[in-house]
Amino acid sequence: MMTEDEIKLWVKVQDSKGVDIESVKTRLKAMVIETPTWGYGDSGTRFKVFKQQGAAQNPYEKLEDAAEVHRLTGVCPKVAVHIPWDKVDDYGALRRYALDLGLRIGAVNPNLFQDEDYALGSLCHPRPEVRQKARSHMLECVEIMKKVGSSILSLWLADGTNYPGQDDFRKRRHYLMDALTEVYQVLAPEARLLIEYKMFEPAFYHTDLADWGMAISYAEKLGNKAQVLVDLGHHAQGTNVAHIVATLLDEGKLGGFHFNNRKYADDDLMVGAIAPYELFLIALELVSGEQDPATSECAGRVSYMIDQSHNIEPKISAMIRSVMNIQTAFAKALLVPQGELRQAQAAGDVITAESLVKGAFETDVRPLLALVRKEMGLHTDPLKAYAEGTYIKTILAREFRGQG
Ligand code: RM4
Ligand code: MN
Ligand code: MN
Repeated sequence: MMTEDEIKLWVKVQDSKGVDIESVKTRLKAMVIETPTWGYGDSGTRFKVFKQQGAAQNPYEKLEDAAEVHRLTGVCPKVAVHIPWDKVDDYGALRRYALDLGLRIGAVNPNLFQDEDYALGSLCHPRPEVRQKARSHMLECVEIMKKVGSSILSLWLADGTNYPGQDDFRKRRHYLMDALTEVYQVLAPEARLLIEYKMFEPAFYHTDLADWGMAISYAEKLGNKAQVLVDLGHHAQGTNVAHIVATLLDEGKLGGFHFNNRKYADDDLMVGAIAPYELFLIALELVSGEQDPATSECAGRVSYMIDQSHNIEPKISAMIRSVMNIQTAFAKALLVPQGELRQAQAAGDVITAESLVKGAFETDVRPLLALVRKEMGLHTDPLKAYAEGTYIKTILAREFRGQG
């Protein structure tokens, strides 16, 4: 817990360095981070799902958990849904349930990987009837968007092949382009299609949408409503994701993020848990993109979404922790003295440039975030507030479905 004195001292030190604390606080308060329904339910690896007492069992309970995360953090008013995981008979009722909880439905995620027919792919399947089925599911999701009041269709395509020669790369590209064109045409004018890439898994030889270059080439051909979604767990080891973010921003094609963290593959661990410096450098690209008139429009529309499946973590605490880690990364990025950095860059002063960036990363921003939360009428430590609150008891009273 931060004391009043610690907060005051922090503000004084930053003031003396010329940091505009008011605008930093304003930016942090305006942050919107969307959490995913699937992060509140039970999930596991291909080896085992360890079911947790209290984990949400249906879309309504998932929204209730998301509302608790928003109540404690103040920055998570939106929730992404996954269809059919969140399939309900009445989507209008789901929307109203969310609104009553102070939430809005965010991205609608079609599921093109769990149907029996999709063993060889969905939109890129060699057989026309399976491609048609997948297209129909995408169109169904566009209808659901209208009913739940969503403006984002978020496409992650699991399609790919496992063996050389299994299928024709170029033919599959054309199938995908045709399908996306059909879906794009029925999207509302203010809606966006976010195209998420991933280099591997579940297919192991090739993935039809393997990287940002492939994603942007479809997005370019489709038009303004199509943009690229960057999931932090979907790259090769060592990839410079901040550079990809800068490039997509520069092209006006950065649509959103799936924040999470990984050590090895698509681990879906808590944001910032493994590589906080990488997260900070990504935040720095976003912050400087917002401040540059050439990229500010695109940067201002980027959707910040969390995409995590919590296997061993208590779900709600893990979500709160992730949100806090995103706020930490952004708070630090906002402290980078952009003017001084530009000067050092222009002078070719490598040491100063690196130390300005690293210096901001090394700054303890806990007093700043405590102040921001205080001014938002929140507890200064959301995790502590959750642990000491009554909601945890409410969920523990949920019926336990036992080990499956
Ligand atoms: C994928 C990808 C998608 C998510 C699914 C569950 O790896 O990250 O965004 O919807 O997992
Ligand atoms: Mn994702
Ligand atoms: Mn993923």
